Amino acid sequence: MERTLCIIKPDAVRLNNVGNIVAMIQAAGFRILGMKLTKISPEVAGAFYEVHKERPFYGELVNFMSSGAIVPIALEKENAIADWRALIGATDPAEAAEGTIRKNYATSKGENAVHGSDSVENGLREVGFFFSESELINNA
Ligand code: FUP
Repeated sequence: MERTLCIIKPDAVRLNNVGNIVAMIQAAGFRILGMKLTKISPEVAGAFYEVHKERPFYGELVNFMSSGAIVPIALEKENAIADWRALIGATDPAEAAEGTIRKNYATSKGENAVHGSDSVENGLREVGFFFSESELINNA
């Protein structure tokens, strides 16, 4: 079993797509271990995306991610990292495959509806960024 962190980003929350995205998550067989509606400060968003600190889009990314409510969701599944990245699609929705979450719901490359962890190690770290172990429910 692997864990990955989904974040439904402020654009998708503003467009009322939380339910649609959760339906796609469940239809694809991911187990939801934790889910919350929250809003993060620029400082917290900056810490989450620290790995991108030197990238030209960092400031915009931090502003966007702290601009409104987000829904972090801790997901578990066999092969969760690769399967979640396949379900969300390419970073730029213009390049995302048909049937992916970003193809359906992303606004632009910068405002692209959902986050996904990029490795097993980062999946565990990022789930831990938003959830304590006692907040994660395993109904299996
Ligand atoms: P992804 O893993 O698909 O979310 O993409 P990255 O980790 O490369 O980028 C993280 C976030 O930075 C993206 F979701 C959106 C933002 N970004 C931009 O705004 N412009 C870019 O050119 C690349 C990423």
